[in-house]
Amino acid sequence: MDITAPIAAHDAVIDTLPATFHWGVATSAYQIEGAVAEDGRTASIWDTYCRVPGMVHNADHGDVACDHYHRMPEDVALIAALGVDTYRFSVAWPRVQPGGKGPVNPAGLGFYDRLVDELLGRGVDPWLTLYHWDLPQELEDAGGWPVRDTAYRFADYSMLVFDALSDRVRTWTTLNEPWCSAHLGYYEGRQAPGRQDFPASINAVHHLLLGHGLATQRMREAATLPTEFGISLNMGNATPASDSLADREAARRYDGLARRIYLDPLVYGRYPEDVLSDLAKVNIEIPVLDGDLEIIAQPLDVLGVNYYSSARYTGVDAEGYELNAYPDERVVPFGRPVTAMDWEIVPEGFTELLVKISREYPGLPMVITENGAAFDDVLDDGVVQDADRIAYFDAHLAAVARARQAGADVRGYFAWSLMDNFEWSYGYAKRFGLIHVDYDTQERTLKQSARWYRDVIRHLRAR
Ligand code: IFM
Repeated sequence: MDITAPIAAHDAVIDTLPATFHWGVATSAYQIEGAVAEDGRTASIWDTYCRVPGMVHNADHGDVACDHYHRMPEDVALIAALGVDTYRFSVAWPRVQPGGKGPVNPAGLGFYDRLVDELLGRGVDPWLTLYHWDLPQELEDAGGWPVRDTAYRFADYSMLVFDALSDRVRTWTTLNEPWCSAHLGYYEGRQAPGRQDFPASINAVHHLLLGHGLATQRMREAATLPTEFGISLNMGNATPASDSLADREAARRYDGLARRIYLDPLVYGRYPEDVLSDLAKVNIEIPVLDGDLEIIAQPLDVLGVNYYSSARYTGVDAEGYELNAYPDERVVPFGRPVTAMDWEIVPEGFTELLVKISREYPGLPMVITENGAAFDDVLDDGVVQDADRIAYFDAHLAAVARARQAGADVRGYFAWSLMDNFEWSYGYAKRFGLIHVDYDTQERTLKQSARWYRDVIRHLRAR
């Protein structure tokens, strides 16, 4: 087949994105690296969680994943071939600081040192995330994120990485999706460490944010070169399913616990009043000590926005009874097409979310640090015809362009993900990649969406 032919047209509004717009692809350590016991790496909560029967689809785990640890130069060549200017990756804490305490592990750190050099050598800027869910198991054994000490451990670890790589890495984000760590990890138990304790999850929220603040403060003080600091939050546009008070309250509660409980302290140094009052009603107090909120509200050079879907919420159950066990609420589907994750495809929710953030938190530069979709791809004769993923990217890039037109300061976009990888509790069953991975042979194959993305970037650069 002719791999140079254009794949599919793109929405004309995408052409309004400026020449300065950043284009990238993203991954995370545990999802791609493998090599979990090499060069001194110790276990993370995900290594443990994957071994708990029934927690991960097919009992999959990240022991080998995409074998990126051994194939890194080849993967960086693929990144460069896509024409992106930036690559977002995360550092595995238990690789760099085994056990989560003590000195740096030079062998583990060496991997990221080589990765950064390889990227720069190919003209791709590294964008580093310090924490994408792989807490060292020893720190979970000591209480995990619900415990205050973990925030200080995170800041110490961050400095080990910063000292080694800040001469070459210009953008540092602390946490990826703290809602997943706190809510899915400690309340719903659908992610590592798999606890189901709502008060503990609220403690985790605060200590994740405190860790962000402590680390950002120390890194910024230590920086000798122009460096940007930020955090990535996953958010959707939560709306009420109807105009009833119960539904409006359900949407408010969801938005409070999933979005504003992070953004308000980060930007304004305070937790939202309505969230505090919801929590007080169930006798939960956020464990704030004097000075914490000032530490959390470090200036943000960039807010990373991870967007996949939006939902509308109702405050009544299927029988019509009010849901009053906080924080319960129920999603009412829009009836839209869904991805392989069963997530509804709602690109206009993306525009609305970005515009809403820009109004509620003015002056906050945003970069889309994740957006993408899993579909049931078929590799046929060396080709993955993923028209559904192309349509998803097209609609969501157009949504970003529309948000910019409406005043949202969005400066870049990372497609999730560079390649198929370990999709957490879904194991390897869900494929988000621009690049197909054959997990038996580790062969990489560019999907049609990768070519489409490359062509869009090329087209916009050529203007
Ligand atoms: O794969 C994940 C990623 O690790 C965090 N954000 C959402 C993605 C898709 O579920």
